Amino acid sequence: MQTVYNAGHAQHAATHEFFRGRLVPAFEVPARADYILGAVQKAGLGEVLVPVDHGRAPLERVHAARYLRFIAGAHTEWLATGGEGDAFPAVWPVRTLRSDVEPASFAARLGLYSMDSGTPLTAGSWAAAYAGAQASLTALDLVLAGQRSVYVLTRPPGHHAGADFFGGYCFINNAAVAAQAARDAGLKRVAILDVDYHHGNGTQAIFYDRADVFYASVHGDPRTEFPFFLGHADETGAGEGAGCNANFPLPVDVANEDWFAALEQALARLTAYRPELLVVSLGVDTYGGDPISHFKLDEPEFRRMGRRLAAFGAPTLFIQEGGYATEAIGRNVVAVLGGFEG
Ligand code: SP5
Ligand code: ZN
Repeated sequence: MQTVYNAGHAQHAATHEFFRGRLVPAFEVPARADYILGAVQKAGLGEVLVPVDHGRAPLERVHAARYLRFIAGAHTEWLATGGEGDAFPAVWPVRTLRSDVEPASFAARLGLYSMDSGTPLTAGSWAAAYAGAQASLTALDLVLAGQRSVYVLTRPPGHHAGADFFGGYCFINNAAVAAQAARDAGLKRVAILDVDYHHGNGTQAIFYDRADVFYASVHGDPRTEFPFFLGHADETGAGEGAGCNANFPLPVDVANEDWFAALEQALARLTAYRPELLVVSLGVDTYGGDPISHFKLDEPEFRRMGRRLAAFGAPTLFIQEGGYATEAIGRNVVAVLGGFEG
């Protein structure tokens, strides 16, 4: 399997994130991608390719242009308005407050375009996230040209980012950009399967009222797990998209067999949908040793996951999402991809 590697990932490098009123060491760090690249190379998974620049237009197909302009210049504005180091939002337009009028204040816009204070916006966040979207588009081209599967090795991750907000360590929704580009290339039905520990609230929201992209996710129950405010089983799509969204929230102490039973249910829905492309939001924070998550998958389960996804039988685009047990993440990702390869 070919890998498209976003070598620009390290431009997004936060030392700390905000948690419970304190700055704690960041979990989403450049070493994550370095470990994965090392494991991909050591395993001899296949060629490692560089992204081809497709420009900003494919990003604007899922993200608001004003949001992208904001993110592109946000850190410069943060510094110009007296900020130091990484930028963190502190005020949000919640219920009864207006989000339709863009404020002039930078602090207010930082809140308008974000969902949490746990996502450091660094000097290089835009450059790294932009390059990750380009890696995703490059990998999609390879799949459309006939590759059975391609892996996108990138960070920051994407599935929490909505059409006009960042959060959950995510800025550009790579899976959504790729799925939309596949539609724009002529594919009729695209499935996104999200196996990250966290519900991909951004991806779900982007496609919620559409029937041309089906979103299915297996994740920690949002009653106790991030992102808390989306990912329940009763979210099944709206309007033309009714029936094209499927969530499988699981308790934090779920047995591995029950995780696979939920995966089976998700795949049954996607089989009935008959997609021409499967985009996998591949988070490996379902690993038993993950420092911020609670599932108990390990290398044999990741290998089994890969085998099962191969049996699904669709052209498959794997896009890296979460996974924070830094030294194990390479092994776990390669187990999925190696399992897929058979
Ligand atoms: C892409 C992805 O996996 N995003 C996850 C974002 C989770 N953000 C909340 C992190 C909370 C960190 N909790 C630290 C607990 C340490 N015991
Ligand atoms: Zn996650």
